[in-house]
Amino acid sequence: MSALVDLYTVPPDFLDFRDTIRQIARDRIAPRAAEIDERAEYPHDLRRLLAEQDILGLPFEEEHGGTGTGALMLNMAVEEIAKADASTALILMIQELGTLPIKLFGSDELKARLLPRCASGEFSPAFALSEAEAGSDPGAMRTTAHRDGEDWVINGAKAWITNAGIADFYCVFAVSDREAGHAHGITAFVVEADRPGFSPGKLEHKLGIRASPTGSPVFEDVRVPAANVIGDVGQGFKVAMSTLDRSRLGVAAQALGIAQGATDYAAAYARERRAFGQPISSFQAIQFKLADMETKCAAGRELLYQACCRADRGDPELGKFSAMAKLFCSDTAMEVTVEAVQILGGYGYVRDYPVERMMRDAKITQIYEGTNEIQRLVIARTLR
Ligand code: COS
Repeated sequence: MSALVDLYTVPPDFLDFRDTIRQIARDRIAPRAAEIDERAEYPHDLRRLLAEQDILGLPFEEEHGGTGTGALMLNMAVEEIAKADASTALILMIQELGTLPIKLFGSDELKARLLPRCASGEFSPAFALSEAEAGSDPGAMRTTAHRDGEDWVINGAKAWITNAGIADFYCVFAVSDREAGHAHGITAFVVEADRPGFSPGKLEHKLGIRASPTGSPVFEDVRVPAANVIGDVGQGFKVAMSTLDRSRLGVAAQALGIAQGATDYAAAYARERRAFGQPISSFQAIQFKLADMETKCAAGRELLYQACCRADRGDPELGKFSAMAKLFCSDTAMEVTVEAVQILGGYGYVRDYPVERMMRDAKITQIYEGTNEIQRLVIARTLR
């Protein structure tokens, strides 16, 4: 069992870039958050802004047109954007999630074909693993892929897919050999959105992250060339699991941003709002809530930074630490946003103030990229 004793330092240029992103999030993203939530509208303008500011290049190596700055800088950026708006943070998170299979396992040709266009922001990717009856247990998927000459033909439907209808291509997981079982019978493919037989399917009406489209893409005899296979045939389950080991850091960072954003807002509100002749921040009932909220955010950040540094070092314990960071930060996001609503009282419950949106956005972080029950299972497995 390892202890949390590894020290890390955050390079000064990371802190400078974080401050720049913080400013952009405050000035340009926060003012749009309520409107895009209300209208469930994908913010193309904010996506362009992230691309122009090189923020969409954060998940990528320099050789692919990215910043080459690694997991820690990426997730510092996700936190800053999520403080202002969790849906917009998801744009950056999916730029990572939807390309990780290619980054980790793709051929040089696939990397050269797709990664630079994602780093520049020209292309949006998507990660298509889950199905209506295969979420926590992706090995139970029904989507199939069979070989036909030089091509593969994909049939099936996916569910809960972020960027559905927006993505230029999808990393799709399909059963290519049922006899081999899920560990060795699933293959990952790149499916471009303009392939005949592909349709983005219906979109969900959601509680939170409403400005990010979530859908159920359908594949009817979709033909892709063998060059679109990611990694080896039959290696798809491992591709998916290795991807999630890294991408869960993004969920942790998003959750942390939501939690810190709610804490900062509630603290500022408590200094202004008066009751019984004094600011409510002078009451211990409020002070203790805010102290707990700030402490949980700080603890979550330490765990997240530790996990990010493990990703950047190629540490074999990354999966355990990303699961712990995701678990802790998302539970924190839910607890803290509920308390922020409580501090604002009636104002916390209405849409004129951002904390009810933050509470709705927090919930999904306990569910997606593996429910927190799955995270506990992943962590517990390492303790045997
Ligand atoms: N990295 C690389 N390989 C992994 C891995 C990981 N983190 N976890 C498992 N594998 C490999 C195993 O080594 C095994 O390969 P071999 O047979 O060659 O040894 C194979 O994958 C199957 O492993 P296992 O039998 O442990 O898989 P399970 O079906 O029991 O997996 C969990 C169980 C819960 C870990 C998995 O189903 C999971 O993570 N579920 C959650 C999925 C999820 O996050 N869904 C959300 C969708 S994305 S929004």
